[in-house]
Amino acid sequence: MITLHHLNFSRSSRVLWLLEELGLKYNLVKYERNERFRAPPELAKVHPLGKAPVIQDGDLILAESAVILNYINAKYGEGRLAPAPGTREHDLHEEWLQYVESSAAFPIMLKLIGGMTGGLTEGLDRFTGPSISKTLDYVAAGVGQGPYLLGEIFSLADIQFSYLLEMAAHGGLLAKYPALTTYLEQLKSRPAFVRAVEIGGPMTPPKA
Ligand SMILES: N[C@@H](CCC(=O)N[C@@H](CS)C(=O)NCC(=O)O)C(=O)O
Repeated sequence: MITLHHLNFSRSSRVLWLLEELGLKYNLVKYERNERFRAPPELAKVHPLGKAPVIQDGDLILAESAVILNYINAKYGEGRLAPAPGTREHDLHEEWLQYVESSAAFPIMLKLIGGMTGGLTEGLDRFTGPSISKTLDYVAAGVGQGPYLLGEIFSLADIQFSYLLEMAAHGGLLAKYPALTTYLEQLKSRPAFVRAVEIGGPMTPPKA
């Protein structure tokens, strides 16, 4: 059975949501962020990076949320939350799935972490501003009429985007993006998402 190492207010909410979405049985080990919003040292005993999410399945230990989502969906979800491998749709879905952490997260998280740690320098602010606009414009165009990234088909890419968009909303970055706000609300209204929040808490901390 899968064990999910879950940190409060973190990307491991994605994995918890997927486990609930697929109706799987799992063990949950919870960790609490410290006063500097960092993971506690116990998490580094599970994986050297000491970050969440991490899963254990038998003797396999995996970090990186996109990899974990793909692994669980393929091994325990009959692949039903992604287009079939070998198809064009599969590659386009994979592009969205990987884009979230590989590119989209960087300027958004830089801006938000900057805000949490005393503010960005003027130079960094000039860098992140256009990058965030380009990122959010791109995702909004991708979602189009929605309700999901793949139209009517809910997929792993939606789960992967949820944390980043929730963080963006928390930082006030979605104000000019009503379509992304609607998309995020659609995601958060799924019963499995609601269950995941009941079990593991919200993705973002209460506003200061
Ligand atoms: N790219 C990784 C990022 C993992 C990551 O940065 N996790 C954060 C939580 S959202 C973490 O554990 N931070 C605690 C710390 O660095 O102390 C993924 O998608 O899984």
